[in-house]
Amino acid sequence: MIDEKINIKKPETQFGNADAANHVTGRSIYVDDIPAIEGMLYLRIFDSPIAHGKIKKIDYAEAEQTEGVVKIFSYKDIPGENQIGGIFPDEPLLADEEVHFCGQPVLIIAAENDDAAEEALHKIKIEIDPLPVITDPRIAFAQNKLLSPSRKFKIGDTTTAFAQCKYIFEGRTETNGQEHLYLETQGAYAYPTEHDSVKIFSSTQGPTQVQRTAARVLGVGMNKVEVDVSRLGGGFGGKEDQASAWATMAALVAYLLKRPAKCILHRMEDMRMTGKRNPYSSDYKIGLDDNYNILAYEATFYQNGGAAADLSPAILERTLFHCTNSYFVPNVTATAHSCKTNLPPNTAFRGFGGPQGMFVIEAAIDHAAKNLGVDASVIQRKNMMDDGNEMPYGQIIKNAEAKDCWDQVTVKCDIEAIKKDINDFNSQNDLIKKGVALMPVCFGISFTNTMMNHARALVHVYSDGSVGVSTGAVEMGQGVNSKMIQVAAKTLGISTDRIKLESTNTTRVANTSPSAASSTADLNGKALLHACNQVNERLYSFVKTEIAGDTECIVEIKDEQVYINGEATVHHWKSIVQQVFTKRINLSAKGHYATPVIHFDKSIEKGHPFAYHVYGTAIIRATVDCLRGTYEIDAVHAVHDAGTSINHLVDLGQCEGGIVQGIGWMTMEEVVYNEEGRLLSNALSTYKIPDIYSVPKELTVDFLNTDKNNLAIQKSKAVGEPPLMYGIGAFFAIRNAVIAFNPKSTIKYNAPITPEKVLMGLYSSNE
Ligand code: LUZ
Ligand code: MOS
Repeated sequence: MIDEKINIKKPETQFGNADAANHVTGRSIYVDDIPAIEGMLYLRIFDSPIAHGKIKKIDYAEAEQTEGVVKIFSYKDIPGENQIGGIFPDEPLLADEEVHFCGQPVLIIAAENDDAAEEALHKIKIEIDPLPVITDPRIAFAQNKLLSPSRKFKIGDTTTAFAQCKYIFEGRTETNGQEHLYLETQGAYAYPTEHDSVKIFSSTQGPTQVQRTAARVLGVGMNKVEVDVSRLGGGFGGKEDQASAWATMAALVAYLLKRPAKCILHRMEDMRMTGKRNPYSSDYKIGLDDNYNILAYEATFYQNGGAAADLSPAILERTLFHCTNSYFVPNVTATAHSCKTNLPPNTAFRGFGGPQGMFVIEAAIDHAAKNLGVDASVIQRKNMMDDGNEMPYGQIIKNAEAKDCWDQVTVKCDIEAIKKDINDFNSQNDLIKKGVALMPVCFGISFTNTMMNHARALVHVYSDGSVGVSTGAVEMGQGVNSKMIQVAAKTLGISTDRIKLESTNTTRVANTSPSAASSTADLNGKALLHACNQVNERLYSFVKTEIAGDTECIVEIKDEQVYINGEATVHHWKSIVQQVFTKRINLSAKGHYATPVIHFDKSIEKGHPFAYHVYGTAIIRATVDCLRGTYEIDAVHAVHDAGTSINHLVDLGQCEGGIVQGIGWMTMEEVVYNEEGRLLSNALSTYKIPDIYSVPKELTVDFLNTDKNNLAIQKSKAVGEPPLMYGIGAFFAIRNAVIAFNPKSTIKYNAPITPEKVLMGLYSSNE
């Protein structure tokens, strides 16, 4: 029995979060807390009031006369290129002749104070000849409006496979966008420095992206732009690419006027001007044999990209990589189109297209299950991937934990008892119904763009034994700083108290990839490991020659004490460092890491793009009030593959937060644009995110205790994004409760499953 095999990891007391104390005492510094230098200008952005059109006339002469206003900038004032596109050069910093979305920046107002800037904003007059507005990706596709070439992943042959299927089901799904709603809105602060340079403090996940973009717009070398990031009040993908515009605006004003400048978006501006998770409209066709083996799967994804490519082409790719989730399907054809619409450019959001892909196959399986009269979990478990399976993109699965996670959580929670309880409850209650769903997750770890999987770290051991660590990792609340301190402390054999983690700065660590793709701790941690090992080598070699007098002996520093051949000595970290320093030995090191093994050939859409995969399964239960259409998520229990977690609390926090954020996306967060492309859900009064009351009453995450070799940092697997996708189970749990009330319901696979949709679904019928 599996019972005996339960090897769920118990939490240990250990190093927690390096930032927690400063956060709760208000000492942590965010961009808007940086003490302003005298003469700082406040920036406000005039953005397009309509979603598509030709600018006929724009008049800001009067606005510029407003008392306190220093200057208003248009695209004509840009010394370099008016271009901020990351993957493709298709996005101006400031609109020139046309506007392509409502909220597109047109002018920058620089003023002595925010009130003056705000006053000027209202005096600007713009005339735009409207052009047709497209908000629907399928309409954009029909008109051949694409942001990037379409992609197709293929394994086996679906055409012949469907001919052998006993059961075939086809349908359509919709997943909506998601507003990042980081607590700290987008913003940056910049000031001019010597030699025609600028220094930017930015709330960005991608300091190098900000540096590159600002340099391009200013028309200077990247060496003239220094970007510094202490931490973000949340990113969630929204600041992977989209922090660059505001940082570049602040840099532009600082560079041209030679004065400090700050550009911080107000909440409603942030919601209006920035892109969100890409909504998708998708078609599926699933084929099964007699025994419920999935033989064939076809999917077509229409991604709503918005008005510019931004990261959408990469997100599209990750959708294809995750289109079969945790299942092995021998015949797959998946096609994806990145469609150009007149919405703000949609962008990275935790999961990066993966969740959108997974939702579709989960819907297809649910569709099949409902028609075949079996529980979806039967089909899910039956088709779960295993070692040796080939993914549609060519990677052969190794160290699969999919079945193990599933089996452990279903045994631990006794899924059969849960199902029976729910059936009993539902047969005894007419107006309240319960539902349960299982949600497995398999998420690939690495940037899908192989070239981005590298990082560097810089370690300085000071002559007093204290240590300064710089990496390319950006702390955005995910706890990466804590992990970096742990990696350095463990590798050097010293206390975490000795280590200071420096801000992320482009002059100390250059050419970084953004903190994204769940890969930040892995990539930067490994680079840091490498740097620390170089320092160790020098210290150890000093001990061998100068103290032990034996170059063959084994030296180790543990808990700050020096050991020779396993024996404790009177020497310790601090004394050795001081001696090494007097011998003029280098106490600094730079580490570099590039993920080995990975590769991908886009011309054939095959390769081995991921360092490894993260697995898990969650059981989600919901209760629906069938009079009102309201619901509650009763419980989420997950068994999650964390490898050998180096920080249980940080990883648990990521899991809990990710699950709740995923539930939000699936159930209540509804991004609404009207037909004119204007955002209606433009404030916290009209956009509902999960609050403490929407957190499931029971929420447990157990870590699967695995100790297999992988490419994770100290075997501690990436945890940032995968847990979000457990939230997809909430959709199906609620939907199952609706079906329990009304088996003829026509409720669609259309997320989010808001109370309105639930209410309509409860009383809908196809008869
Ligand atoms: N960003 C990116 C990401 O550029 N490539 C990725 O594969 C990715 N995956 C997740 C989140 N951000
Ligand atoms: Mo991300 S969606 O890893 O910035």
